[in-house]
Amino acid sequence: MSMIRSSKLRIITASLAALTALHAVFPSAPAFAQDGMAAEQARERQELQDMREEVGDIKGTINDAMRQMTELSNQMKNNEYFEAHLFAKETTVKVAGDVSITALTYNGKLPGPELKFFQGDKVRLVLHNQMKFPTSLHLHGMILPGTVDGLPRPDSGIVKPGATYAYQFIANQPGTYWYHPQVIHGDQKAKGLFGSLVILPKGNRRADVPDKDVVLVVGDMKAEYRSSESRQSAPSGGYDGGTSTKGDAASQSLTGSPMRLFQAVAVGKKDAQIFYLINGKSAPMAPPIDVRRGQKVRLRIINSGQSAVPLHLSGHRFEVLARDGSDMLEPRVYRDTITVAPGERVDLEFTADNPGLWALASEVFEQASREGRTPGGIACILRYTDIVEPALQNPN
Ligand SMILES: [Cu+2]
Repeated sequence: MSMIRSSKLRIITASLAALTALHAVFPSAPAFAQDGMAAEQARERQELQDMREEVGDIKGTINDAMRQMTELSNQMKNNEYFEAHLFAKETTVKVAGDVSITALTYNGKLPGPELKFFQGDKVRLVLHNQMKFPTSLHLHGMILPGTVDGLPRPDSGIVKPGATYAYQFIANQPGTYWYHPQVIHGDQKAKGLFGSLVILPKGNRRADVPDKDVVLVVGDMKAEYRSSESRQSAPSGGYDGGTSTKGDAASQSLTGSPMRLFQAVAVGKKDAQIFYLINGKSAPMAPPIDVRRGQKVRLRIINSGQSAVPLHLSGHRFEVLARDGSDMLEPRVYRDTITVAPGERVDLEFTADNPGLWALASEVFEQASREGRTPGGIACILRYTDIVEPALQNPN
């Protein structure tokens, strides 16, 4: 963690210095040759534009770094251990503009916090059970001693209500994993207790590290209707063409409709509904994946749900780097659609080389919609932040 922190800090410091320098060079408006040659003006305009894009890139880098630091803020190095705390508790989470689900969560988030460690890190995961029933933890995909990750027994691995339990291990296999209760508490996983766990390879050379590394947890959640409460109407939404930076603002797809409260269930009665979610949200509430031209983008996709999800990325071909945390043994393949089975993880990588607005969505209509409406379900936007879309600014 300290590695990430210090290197990112260095990037931020360097970027801020670069920003300041650029400001010094370009006070604001171009004060160029008043009656100079048109060609020269054009070239200077182009140079200015290039510098503006560069500033945009730097700002993006800072945003990425800040986000990563926030993610890591609940992970601290304690003696030689990297420690993370998971609080299992019931929480009501908003999954769509007019739908909230009372689910089981880690740290009040759906999915739980993104845990990231480096290969070789000694990790201490401290689980606090703030629920009214016992729970446990499984580190899905990691090969660990039975005493750490084996089936829990009453004297080890079952965490009673109000109790705390520490799981200690060495993160020695790089890859994409996830955590959730053991199979005997599978109903809790279905109700929202899950999160991602990424082990980054040690000694990464810069060339191997993607510019953007995104974890996407897709899946479904069964829920039963409880009640609804009226609330202030909001502007109708749908995809807004990327003008909004907050997923929340774009989420109000139903003008003035009441907020409906649901309760997550493992096994639904007849009237139970299934909500398909990407990082705990139904489109268009799912935040966009922001990229910049030329970036190498890695997507780590985890299926936390009960059905296979065929995901399609439009406008790009991605390389399949790994399945279930392991590098592919066969020659690497390029695809545009990949089916992720329940419990499976797939690591993809592509180059952001086709500016525009693109969809990453399930091919199954039921999964990529909500109650028959689109946008909804497992769908999000891939958005180039350094490109101004003329079509979006000028509808004609
Ligand atoms: Cu699992």
